[in-house]
Amino acid sequence: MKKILITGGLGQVGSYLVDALHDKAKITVLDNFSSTTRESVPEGVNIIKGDIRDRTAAAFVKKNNIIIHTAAQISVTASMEDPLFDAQNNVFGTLNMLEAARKASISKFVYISSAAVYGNPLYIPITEDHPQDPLSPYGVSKLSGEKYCMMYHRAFGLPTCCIRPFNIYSPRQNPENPYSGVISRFIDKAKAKQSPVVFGDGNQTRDFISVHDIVNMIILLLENEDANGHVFNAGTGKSITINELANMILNIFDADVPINYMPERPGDIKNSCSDITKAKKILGFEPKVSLREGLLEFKKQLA
Ligand code: UD2
Repeated sequence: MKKILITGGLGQVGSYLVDALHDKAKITVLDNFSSTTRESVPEGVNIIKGDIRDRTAAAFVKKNNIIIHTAAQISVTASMEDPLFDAQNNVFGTLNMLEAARKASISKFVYISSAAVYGNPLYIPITEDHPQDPLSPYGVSKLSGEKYCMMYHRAFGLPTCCIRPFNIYSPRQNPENPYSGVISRFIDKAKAKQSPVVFGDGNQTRDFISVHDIVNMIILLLENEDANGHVFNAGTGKSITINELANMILNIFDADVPINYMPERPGDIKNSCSDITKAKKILGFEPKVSLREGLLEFKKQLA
């Protein structure tokens, strides 16, 4: 049985990975417990409270065959407030994990980057070779992590691959967190029959991808050697306006309330949509969860 270390295994992506992989591999989670909505983990999963920046974390890396590195400082806003903290986690923390992996015998290192590396899109849909000019320290630190991963592949032969998720959603995103995504915020309001707040005119677009499709893509990466040394967009290839999203959520949650329009959020990009041709071609990736199905999952969890 393969041994997989999932850093950030209590977080949004990590916790769903644990659920999907725990009966196929021996899973160890390395997490600092800084942000989790998880109450329990499946039996047999080994949980280590630790920090990816800590050099002693290397000891856990070498006991595994596969590393899925999801632990990170995940907030764009927080990165603007404290760029050093962001870089310590996302740059040094990633480098610390890579360096430990280089010294161990690792058959795959998967890194979770972000569509934030692109900055303001020059064209839509965005391909992986679109210029990367991040607008935030978070975008820079994620890009830097990617560059280290690719360099470790070229220079040391470490089998690394990276994904750039667009807007991930899942019921495990905490709506009370000021940095959480628009879907959990809208659902939180709709459940309380309150108006969702739309920043700007609501005509901005986003490519929302279910965490289950992100997990599927990562599993495809684990099985595919041709993916090594590559970066893949992780989106659905489709986008929707924030107005359409708000109306869809109000409708699903039977909330007959008007939308509350507020001024545009500074630094917001207008449109975003992924081109996933590369992931389709190399990984055979196909997103399976429609936005409506994904939103209904939130409703099911409340029932
Ligand atoms: C996403 C990622 C971020 C980074 C960025 C790169 C999430 C949660 N964030 O930021 O980490 O990768 O993409 O471009 O996935 N909005 C409202 N009302 C609300 C909250 C948001 O109208 O209550 C709007 C917001 O102004 C924006 C859109 O919804 O136009 C999406 O906002 P978001 O915070 O979910 O994600 P985004 O795309 O800014």
